[in-house]
Amino acid sequence: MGPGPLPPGQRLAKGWPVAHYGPVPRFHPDRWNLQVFGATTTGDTYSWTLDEVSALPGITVVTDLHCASGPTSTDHEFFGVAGTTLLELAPPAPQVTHVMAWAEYGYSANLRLSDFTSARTLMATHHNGEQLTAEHGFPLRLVVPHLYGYKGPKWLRGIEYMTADRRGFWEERGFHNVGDPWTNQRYSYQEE
Ligand SMILES: Nc1nc2c(c(=O)[nH]1)N[C@H]1C(S)=C(S)[C@@H](COP(=O)(O)O)O[C@H]1N2
Ligand SMILES: [Mo]
Repeated sequence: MGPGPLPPGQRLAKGWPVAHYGPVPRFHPDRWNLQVFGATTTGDTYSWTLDEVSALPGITVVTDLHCASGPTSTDHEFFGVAGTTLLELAPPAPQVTHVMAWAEYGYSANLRLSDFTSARTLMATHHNGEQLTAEHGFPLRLVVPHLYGYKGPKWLRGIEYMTADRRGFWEERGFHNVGDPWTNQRYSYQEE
């Protein structure tokens, strides 16, 4: 099977390139958790160990990954926990409009709540049937299939519920606040 159409300005990558800022973090199983914090209904912070995350119901999503610097890698099968599942377990206050997805070392990406709860958005533990590799985000990475790659933090550690939008790591450094590859929302100067 050949690839489907690519978003405007994208080129087909060879294989699955690795792209990120900074070093690959080491995984510390005793210290690792996934937290949901910020504007939850109760104000409480929720926390899961990796075993607890792995025990949650999972979904499988097949998608391409579009890096905003140009390469698109195709046909990734991700398995993990849907954004909607996390929302049911940790309900947001009614005023929540956006989330910040936080990774190790302070990498972050802001999303509209509707991007996070889109049916195909997931926190992946597996790729093509195998545990994620370290350089691709082990033990957990966010995958938002309908947005550019920078909207999907590898080494995901937290979801912050926000009652107003705030820019994440690349969004503060010249990349588009929304990041829809199909309408070429690549750079912040393209924002209205
Ligand atoms: N923690 C973290 N996650 C990150 C990044 C990063 O710099 N740090 N880069 C993003 C970008 S720009 C892209 S294109 C994808 C690349 O994912 P890949 O290396 O699995 O291809 O990871 C995203 N997730
Ligand atoms: Mo990227």
